[in-house]
Amino acid sequence: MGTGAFRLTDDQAAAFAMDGFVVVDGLVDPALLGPLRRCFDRLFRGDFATGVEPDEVNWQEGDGDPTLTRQICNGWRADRRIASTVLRADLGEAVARLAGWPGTRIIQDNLLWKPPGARSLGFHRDNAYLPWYRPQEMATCWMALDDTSAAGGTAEFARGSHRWPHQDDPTGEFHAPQDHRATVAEAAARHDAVLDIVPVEVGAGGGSFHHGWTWHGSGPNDSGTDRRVLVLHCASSESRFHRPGFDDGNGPIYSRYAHPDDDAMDEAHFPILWREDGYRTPGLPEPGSR
Ligand SMILES: O=C(O)CCC(=O)C(=O)O
Repeated sequence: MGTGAFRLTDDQAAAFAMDGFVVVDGLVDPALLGPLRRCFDRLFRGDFATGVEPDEVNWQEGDGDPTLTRQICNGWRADRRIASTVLRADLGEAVARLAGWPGTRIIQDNLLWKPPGARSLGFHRDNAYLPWYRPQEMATCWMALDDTSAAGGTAEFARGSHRWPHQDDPTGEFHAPQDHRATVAEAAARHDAVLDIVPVEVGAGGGSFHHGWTWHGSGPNDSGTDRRVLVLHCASSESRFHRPGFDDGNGPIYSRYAHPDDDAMDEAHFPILWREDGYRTPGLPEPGSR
């Protein structure tokens, strides 16, 4: 993309419906790739510009295991430049259209940095972690900040797996399992499904969208280059907290934002990026602002 907005095509929407994911170009303005990579440097050394700590800080310079994929969730609370990318209205509109929602709110961003030699992320389904809100649905925009390759441990999707049954999914380790595909292989065998794994190989600034029930994960980085991605995980603008699920999945982390007396998901914490009636949470940063 230049500085223009991302516009989903009908063919991309059809591929997403069929496969449970779609690989695209032009998600991030090339002029912002360098500045966004510098945000990763700052956040992974604990420099949180707004003074607000991200919700999950799973790796920090100095004490993080060098063989693990570095991960921070909800870096947007800590850094305005990250916020101005993951809170984009055009991405919210694309995700809403793919998911069939009237609008989109952010649930979580994810900064993932897999340096050369870092280990895998196990295959999983995002929706399985979300018993704490309803509808229990997520759809995701995955934005590469570096060129990606199969050898470099890019994300992999199991084609069509969003249509496999949801019950009795095997669970496994997320960080660095020995065989990152073991869970999806077991699920495919259980459902008598063909396992067709597709790596997301794109230039920096490209990426993908995926459905919340699509099995995905990634292998080790056996290349000589870094693999950084900025991930936007969304829910429907109409979603509400679901208290019976607060203790499961990642409910213990995100249910802290619930009001004591109602199930509304406060827009201060889960802002609405785009809604079909033109509404967007007031005051969100616009692309390229800092
Ligand atoms: O980038 C990866 O390796 C996996 C990312 C992921 O799990 C996601 O975007 O939902």
